[in-house]
Amino acid sequence: MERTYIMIKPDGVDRKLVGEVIRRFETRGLKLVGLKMLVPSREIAEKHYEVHRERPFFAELVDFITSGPVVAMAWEGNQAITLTRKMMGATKPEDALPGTIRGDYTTSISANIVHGSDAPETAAVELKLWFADNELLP
Ligand code: IDP
Ligand code: MG
Repeated sequence: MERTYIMIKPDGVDRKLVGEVIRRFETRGLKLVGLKMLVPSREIAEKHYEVHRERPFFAELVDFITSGPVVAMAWEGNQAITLTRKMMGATKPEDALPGTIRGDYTTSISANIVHGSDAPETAAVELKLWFADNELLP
């Protein structure tokens, strides 16, 4: 069993896609083990996107993710990281296939509905960053 950090970004909340994103992961068979809604602080946003600090779009990225409420989630299941990444779709809009969340709901590289951890190490760091231990199911 694997756990991963998934976040519905402010554009996903604004577009009322919260239920749709959750439905997709639930019907796939993954288990929701943590859930909360918050407006991220700049501090948590900068830590979350630390690996992108030197990229030209870093400031825009932090501005965007702090611009409104997000839905922070922990999902559990067999191969949860790989499965959720595939269901999210690629970062580049032209590579996000139909049938994926990004491929079905966005054409933007920045306002792309959803974040998902990309490896076991990042999943562990991100779950720790966004959730206290007692906010996750045991
Ligand atoms: P990912 O979300 O598919 O893992 P990353 O490369 O980790 O993609 O980038 C993190 C986030 O930064 C993306 O989801 C997107 O919101 C934003 N981003 C990535 N590349 C660009 C870009 O070239 N311009 C603007 N925003 C970008
Ligand atoms: Mg990423």
